[in-house]
Amino acid sequence: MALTDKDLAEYDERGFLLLDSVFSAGEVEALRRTLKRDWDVPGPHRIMEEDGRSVRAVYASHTRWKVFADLIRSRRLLEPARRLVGAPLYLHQFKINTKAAFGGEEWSWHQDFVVWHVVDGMPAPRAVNVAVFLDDVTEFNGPVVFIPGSHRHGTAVRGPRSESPRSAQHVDPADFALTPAELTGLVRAHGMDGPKGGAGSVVLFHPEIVHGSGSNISPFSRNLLILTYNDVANAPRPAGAPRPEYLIGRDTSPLEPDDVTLREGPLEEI
Ligand code: 6CS
Ligand code: FE
Repeated sequence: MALTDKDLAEYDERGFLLLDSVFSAGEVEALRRTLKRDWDVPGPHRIMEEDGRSVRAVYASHTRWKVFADLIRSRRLLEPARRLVGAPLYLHQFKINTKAAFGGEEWSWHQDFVVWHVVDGMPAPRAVNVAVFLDDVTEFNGPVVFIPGSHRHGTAVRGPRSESPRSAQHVDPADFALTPAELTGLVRAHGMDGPKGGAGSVVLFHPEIVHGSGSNISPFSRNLLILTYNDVANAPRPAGAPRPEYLIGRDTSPLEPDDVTLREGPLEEI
């Protein structure tokens, strides 16, 4: 599972890296079954789509279910992440973007780091996103689309664009979206790429890469679990009150990799 020099060069150059078949079908099933319990748990950590009926995202599932708590320490994720950031890591954010069949909505083009820098006071982009495919990702079910190499242009730092944010819970990317002119320039220079793969595959991506995704018109869901690991020395220093802990992790002690197999079987609540 160790990353090769070629993998490191690809991540540096393109800002993302696809790893196939990191988790077995049984492990993915355990994650999926637990998600189906988790999205029934009401609370501010659960973000609804604009129709108010289907779930758009859930945060901090690792604080509610053991299989997700195990996942964040999995050596198969932590070691590559640690290699890319080059420092001990803690979990900055846990989210699952649940894009339902027949209508899961788009995520606007954005850079994650802008939000964490401007809103939370994260000093530098010394973090990495680790996206675990809980479903097969195809060109049809709203894959994440990246602008390869766009992380090398730095951060288009700006404040929120809207007086009335789309969400009162998390920061929706729509409120920090890049302008059409910025996007046109970047895509002309670099193109677009949407990594596809079977459930259990993983995409590592840079906190400054420009990315977004379209709506899901297919009959298949696209549930995508995204962990953000941050350098323990790069914890946010908020100017005012920090955002809630379900959004921004406060336990900055370094995570130790664990060789756990994610277990199917009875769901265990924490
Ligand atoms: O509120 C947040 O932290 C979320 N918002 C964006 C735009 N990206 C990162 C994160 O998921
Ligand atoms: Fe994002």
